Amino acid sequence: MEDSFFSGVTGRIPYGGLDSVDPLSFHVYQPDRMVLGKRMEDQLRIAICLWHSFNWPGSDVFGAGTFDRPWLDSRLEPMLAARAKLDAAFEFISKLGVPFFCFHDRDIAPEGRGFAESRANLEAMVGAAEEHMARTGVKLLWGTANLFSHPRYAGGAATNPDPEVFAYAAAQVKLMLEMTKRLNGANYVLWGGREGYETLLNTDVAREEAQFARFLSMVAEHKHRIGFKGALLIEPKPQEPTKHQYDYDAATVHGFLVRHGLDGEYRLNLEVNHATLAGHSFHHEVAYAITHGMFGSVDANRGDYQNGWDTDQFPNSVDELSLAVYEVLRSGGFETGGFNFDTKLRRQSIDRADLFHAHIGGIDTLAKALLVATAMIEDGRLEQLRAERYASWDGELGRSILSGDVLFEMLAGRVETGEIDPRPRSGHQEMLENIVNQEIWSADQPAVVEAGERR
Ligand code: XLS
Ligand code: NI
Ligand code: NI
Repeated sequence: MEDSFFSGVTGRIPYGGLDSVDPLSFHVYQPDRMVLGKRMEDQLRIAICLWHSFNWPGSDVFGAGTFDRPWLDSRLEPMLAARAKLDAAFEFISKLGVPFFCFHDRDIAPEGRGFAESRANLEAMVGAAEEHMARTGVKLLWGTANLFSHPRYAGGAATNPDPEVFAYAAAQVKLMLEMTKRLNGANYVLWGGREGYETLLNTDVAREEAQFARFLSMVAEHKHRIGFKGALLIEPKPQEPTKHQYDYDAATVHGFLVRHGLDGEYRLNLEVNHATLAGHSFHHEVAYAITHGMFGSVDANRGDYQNGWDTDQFPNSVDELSLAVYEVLRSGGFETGGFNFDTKLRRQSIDRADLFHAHIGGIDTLAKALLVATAMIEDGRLEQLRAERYASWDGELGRSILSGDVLFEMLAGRVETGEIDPRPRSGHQEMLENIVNQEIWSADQPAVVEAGERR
């Protein structure tokens, strides 16, 4: 295999500005630009995922892979192929110039003939990743274990009717948690995989809930035992691959964690397309998680509103993402999380450069959304109008209700005398939407804010 897989792209993708006609340049993303007191790179914390971008051949249920991914050829010696894949991935990440990557155990190391061989493969490849990270400065945003591809997991991992499958999943997560710690990962993610059901006719939902809770407790316990300092994140998704996934959405996962006393141990990794599959806007999911102290990280992508599966397309809507980034910025920005590109090329995007075009577009969209959201915050009108809308709750009546000192009878008395007689007030939705559009449309990008200066 070639020394340089992406030799068609020479050097690091530059910032070209809005007028650049070079498709291999960023139009908005400037890593060093200061935005709300932080470098743009540190606000967005962008990561490349190794699964869709390097470990997926471009197959679908009707056809074989279309992509040029020579390391996926099954005739190759698996560890040689794994090294070629990792070399190409790090070449890509360095040329794109983003700070993080994410991977499942099986993305970087092939499954062996038994657990011991799988472990040896993973340890060797984590060693290779360590070298690439030291050489390039790229860091690990999160690691995760693939508990859904192998046939043993067809009936779920922790929620499997067979406790031996639970045990196998435990061994796999234990190892991958340790590998994530070794690589200094900022987070560890658990996406539900096949934790759900196909039919209630063969499913004991109560047992599966108890098993799942047990598993998540054991993960948290092991995290503390080994001293992993990153955050544990659960990634909600409502369906696919199973008909019904237990981690349906942010609120469902939050309820589950609270039920089992685990809400202090886990936060959420929210994916845009999973939100839309659950019938929510993405910013709803973000706002819910933030409100409940559960916000962790984001899988950036988008779905297709005309179909009902996880198309994982690259994000391209500033309008939609600005609203989500606004929620993130209002809460003070990412702590351990970032924007991970859990995104798939379309099957016909077969040129090597297409992977660059896709990521450049997605990153520019996020960068622009960051600037728009910053403008929304600096402008201040939205926040002020929201505060005014609730202002009476800080008055005598509002405070007395919330203090718990007032009973229904006392309120009813004041209503009956006519002392209290509310008049409907406008929610001004269209006016607020106009303010957002004004920020999106403003030709000038928002003023650069210097480090440390927060307006
Ligand atoms: C699948 C999920 C998956 C997780 C990692 O829909 O998005 O890619 O992010 O296991
Ligand atoms: Ni995801
Ligand atoms: Ni997904």
